[in-house]
This record gives sequence, C-alpha cells and structure tokens, in this order.
Amino acid sequence: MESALTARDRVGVQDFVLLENYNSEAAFIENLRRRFRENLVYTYIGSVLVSVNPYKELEIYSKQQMERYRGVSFYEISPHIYALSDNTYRAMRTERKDQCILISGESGAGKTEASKKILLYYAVTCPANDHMAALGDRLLQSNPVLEAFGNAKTLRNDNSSRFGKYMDVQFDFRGAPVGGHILNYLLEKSRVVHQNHGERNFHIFYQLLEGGDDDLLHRLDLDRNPQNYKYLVKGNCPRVSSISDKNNWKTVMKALSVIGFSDEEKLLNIIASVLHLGNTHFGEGEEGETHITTETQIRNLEKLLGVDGSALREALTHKKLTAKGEEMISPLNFEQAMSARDALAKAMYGRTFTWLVEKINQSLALKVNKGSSVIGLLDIYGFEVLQHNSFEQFCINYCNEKLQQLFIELTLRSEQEEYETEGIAWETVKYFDNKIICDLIEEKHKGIISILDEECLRPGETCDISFLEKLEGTLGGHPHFVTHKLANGKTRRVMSREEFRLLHYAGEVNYNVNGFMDKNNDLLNRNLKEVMCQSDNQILNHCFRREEVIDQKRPEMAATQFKNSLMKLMEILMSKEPSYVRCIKPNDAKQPGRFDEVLVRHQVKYLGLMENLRVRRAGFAYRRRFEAFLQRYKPLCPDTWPNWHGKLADGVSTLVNHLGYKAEEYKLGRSKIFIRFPKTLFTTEDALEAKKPDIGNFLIVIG
Ligand code: AD9
Ligand code: MG
Repeated sequence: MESALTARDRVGVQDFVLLENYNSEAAFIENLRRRFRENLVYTYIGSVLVSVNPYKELEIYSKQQMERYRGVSFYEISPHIYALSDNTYRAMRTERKDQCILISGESGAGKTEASKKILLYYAVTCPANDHMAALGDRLLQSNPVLEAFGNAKTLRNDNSSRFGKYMDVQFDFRGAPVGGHILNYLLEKSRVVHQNHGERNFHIFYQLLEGGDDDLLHRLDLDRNPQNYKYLVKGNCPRVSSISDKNNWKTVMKALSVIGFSDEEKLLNIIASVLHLGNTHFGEGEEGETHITTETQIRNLEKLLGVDGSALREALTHKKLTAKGEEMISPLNFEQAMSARDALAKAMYGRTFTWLVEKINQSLALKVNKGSSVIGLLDIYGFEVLQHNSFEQFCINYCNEKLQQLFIELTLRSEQEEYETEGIAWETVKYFDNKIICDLIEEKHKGIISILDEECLRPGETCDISFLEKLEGTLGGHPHFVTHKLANGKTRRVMSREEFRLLHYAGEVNYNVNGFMDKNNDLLNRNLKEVMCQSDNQILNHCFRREEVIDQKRPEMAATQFKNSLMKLMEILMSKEPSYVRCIKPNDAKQPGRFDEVLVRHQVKYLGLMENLRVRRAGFAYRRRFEAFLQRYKPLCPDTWPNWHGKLADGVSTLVNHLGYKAEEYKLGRSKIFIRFPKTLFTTEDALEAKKPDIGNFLIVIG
C-alpha cells in the first residue's frame, strides 16, 4: 500500500502533542508558521483541529481529496477538515451518538468557510437516500441564501456573518442525510439602516441592484445605483473587489428554486420596500409637527407592500397610545419620525430573515425517524473589536464567551472523564476560566443584561447614561469591568464618559452605551405594526401577527431573548459529542502568505491552545484502543504475531514488555493503552518501519 503522507506533509509536526518543547509558545507558533508557509493550514491538538486561514484557494478540497479521507484514521494522513468531518461521521455511525462540530475564532478566521466544507463533504461522500436524493443539494443551497440575507462586508471580513447559525444535519440508519434544521441567532438588524465607514449593508441589496433584470427593477421602482439609496450609502463602499454581486445574485436565485421557493416576488417586494423606506424623508412644520416630503416613496410602499398609503403616512408621523383605556394619537417630532421609520425597516428585514430560515427549515424537514442521528454544526459571528463598539458587539462577544466556556468545560471534562472511565490518575492543568465574564454579563439581578433590562423597564427619566451609572454602581470594582471612574474618585482620561470596558477572554473591548436602551427595547410603534398586519404581502402577514397588536404584554427584551436562546443552545450542544475547529486569522489585511506573529500569538493565547495542549499532554500524549494498537504493532513480537488469541489487555501487555516499555512510559486502562511520551511511540513506529518497509501509512509524522 502506498504511503498516504508525502514528504511535504511532514513539515513540522502535524499534531502539537508531538512537539518536543510543548510548553513553549514560540515553538507552537513556529510550527504553525512552518506549516502555513507550505500551505499546510491544518494541524491537530489531539482531536482538536487548528486551522489558519490561507486567504487563497488551496487545491485540497477536491472530490479526490474527499475520497482520500473516507474511513481513514486521523494520524494516517495529513490533518484536514475532511478528516474531522469523517471522524465525526464515523463516531456518529458506530457509537450511535449525536455529534456536534463547534467552530470558533475571531471575525474573518474562516469559520463559515469551514462549516461549508464540512457540509459539502457530507453531501458528496454520504450515501444518498433514494427518496431524498435532493436533500444534500438543498442543504448546500441554504448557504448562499442565508449568506445573501445575513452576511455583509465589514472591515474585518468581506463576507462577515451577521447572525449566528446552528444547523443540525440528520442521517438515517444507513448514514444517508435525510433532513436538516437551522436555528438562527440575533441578526445584526441595525446594519439595515446604518453602516460604519468602509462597510456595507447586507449583500442582498447590492445583488438585487446589480443582478436583477431591467423588468424586475422597473417593477420594484429601483435604479441600479446603490448611491441613490440612503440605507446603502452610510459606509461609502458600494462595491467590494472580492465580491461579484451579479454572479451571487444568480446563485441566490438558483438556490431559492432548488430549495423549492415560490415567494420570490413577495420577498423582493420587501427588500425593495426597505430601500424605499430609507429614502422616505420628513419635513418639519412651523409648530414642530412632522410630515412626509417624499410622496413617491409612500406610493411605492403602498404598491409593493399592499398597504394603505394614508395609514402608513399617519403611522410614520404619529404614535398611538393607550391611556386609561382610551386611545390617543400624538404627533412625532422629526427625530422620532426618523427613528420610527428606521425601526420599521429593521423590523421588516429582521422578521423576513427569520421567516426565510423557517421556509428553509420546511424544505429540509427534519424527520421523526427511528434510528436516525444528527451532526450539529455551529458557525457563529466571531469575536470582534471595532473602533466603535455597540450593543451588537456586546451580544456577539458575549456569544463567543459562552462558546469558549463550553470549550473549556468540555475539553477538560471529557479528558477527565476518559481518565476516570479508564481508571487512570489525573493531573490538573491551570487555565483561565472565563466563567467570571459570562457571569458578569448574564447573572440574574447583578449581571449587565439584568441591569440593562431593569433600566429599560424603569418608569420615568432613563437614558443610556443612567444605565451606565447603574452599571458602575453595581459592578464597579469587578476585575473584568472598567469605566472612566477610578476607585480613588478620579477619572481615567483615556476612556469616554459614555463607555464601559469589558476585559473579555479574547481582549479588551470598550462599549459605547449610546443606543443600548433603544436596541434592547427594540420597540416598534403599535400603529406601524397595525399597518403591517393589514398588508396583503403574505410574508409580512406571517411576520406581523394581529395577536401581537392586541396583546399588550411586553415581549422579552432583545438581550434577554438572546441570552435565553444561547442557554438553550448550550443545552443542545452539551447533549452531543463535541469536536472542535479552532480558526486562526493570520493577518488583518486579508492577504495570502502573510503570517503576523503578534496577531497569531494573541489568538493562540486567548483560544487557550497552549492549555489545551498541556491538558492533552499532562497525562498521556497518545491513547489507542487495545485492538488498534495490537493490530498495528503485532508484527514486532513473536508472541503476538500473526494473531493473539488471549485477552486483548494481555496481548498489549506482552507486546509492550517485549518492546521494553518502561513502567513510567505507559499505562493500561480498561480498553485503551495510554502512552506518556511521543518518543516511545516514535521508537515503536521506527521499529515497525524497519521490520516492514512496505507497511505504508506512517502513524505519526515529524519534521
Ligand atoms: V465572521 O466571524 O463570520 O466575520 P468567519 O466566518 O470566521 O468570519 P469566513 O469563513 O467568512 O470567516 O472567512 C473569511 C474569508 O477568508 C473568506 O471569505 C475567504 O476569502 C477566506 N477563507 C477562509 N477560509 C478559507 C479557506 N479554507 N480557504 C481559502 C479561506 N480561503
Ligand atoms: Mg462567518
């Protein structure tokens, strides 16, 4: 059999546990760098896959490559996202246990690309179900659709996910994919009405203007120039060189038809309406009353959404209140009218996005199916630090804290459990536990989210600054919370009076409290909701329910909703067997070939990769099931060759005694042999090679 590994694959070590100097961060980074230089972007820490974004297309994702990884064990072939996908799949099949793959890393590190590659691997390599032949296609096609509506160009990433996504792929008893289900998390709706400099709105708007045919644009009353739309000009960045909006438009339209979508027209009416809403302007009368100055826009909205123009006009400039059981109408001032309009645009877009996910879910239809199991894929928005960080970054970074917490709990827990079930003594490794930051954010009554909710609900004069003062009062002195106020009563000059700083596991972030209360409240005036309910666009009918208008109960605030959805997500993930992909961003310029050591070191640190390695090494570098170990090395001992007929543990014992393993070098658990030092295994491997030069498949690789 031909060796599955080529000389090029053997640059550095392919598993960090084989690193001689495993305590040295410099050696760790040097190994990453050497491999990166050779386009070897994947390296393991035991079963964790570390991936460095190459920022260029590598020829390692072909169908032939997929075939190479099918059914092959981790160490026989160079590390790859396909190896992880395949191992997860096999674990699901053989152990009949649900699995999940958790992909983490900062914005632009390659999470979404990794999740797409995993999905593609399953779609291509898994057996097809006769009745569901197209399911793999539908699973794959959900990506371009969700990316068009949920991703955008940011300064960190030209295709940045602005929502969190968890996708279950369901397999039947034969291992064929039969269904799927997506959970989406908090879309960054504020982007619909505002973008930072150098950033864009969601891709779909530009795709429609670039790619939609003349008839369509004419019907929607749109022209092709994004600069003519107020909601598209804030970032001053209508085009992105790495993106073809025109081609992507075609891809999205095709994907919608594969998914079996028949509501394009209604969907595009909403997208166009958001743009018309952005161009709706107001004037101020002499008495301070507000009126609409752009009649064309109202007529467009009337036509596209099937709403009553005068009701819409009224709802954009007036607010309906109920006081003592009586309805009152009060006029909005200029500022209030602008924000009512923006709130409507955000609500329309955000709810349509959720509807879209539901539609995709109907098409993937998770089956109630005996003997089926699932692999869950988690691809969230990565940790981000911007120049100006607001409520959205706060939520995104909180989500990343939760994921890191899960990683810490599970990697340590599973390691501990393995030693326990195998009856092996365990040595602890110190690591930074970010639970303290999760608590700071989410704890009942005292956490930032609770304080924010309380402040939003408190009657009377409240504002973002009073929220900040409340935070200072409750959390001042917390080791991970900082404001401009110093303990001695003086002020910290480098911080603005509108900011608080959190010392996250991944770095410090200053959050400006401006807009926190509004975004958390996420309110839409009741009369605007009423207008939407009356729309004859069925998507909007579905998104704006009459019950919501009648029901006066206040829904949960945005941050609490998010917190609760994350809690549920953690439960889902905890019930499954996890695998990890830890993505690293090699440079901030999004360029191939550049390995910025400072940037990489920072990520290696906060991702806890050194601790991960130490935990893996603290006990035993290698573990193998008795059968596998015996099967591989039995040629090295006359008593085990060609076959061992006694108990497996005795066979392994006989074999290692013959090889001269010292007592401190290994331990036998209940079903596995644990080898402390990689060297022991190297020596054994060398002996095997000398004995059988044609044996192929090196078990381990050193550079
Ligand atoms: V964010 O948190 O959603 O902002 P991600 O998802 O971590 O971020 P993404 O997967 O979108 O990052 O990757 C960013 C860009 O890096 C992609 O658009 C590709 O241009 C590039 N990339 C990432 N991974 C690969 C890869 N394996 N091969 C080639 C890649 N290019
Ligand atoms: Mg992403």
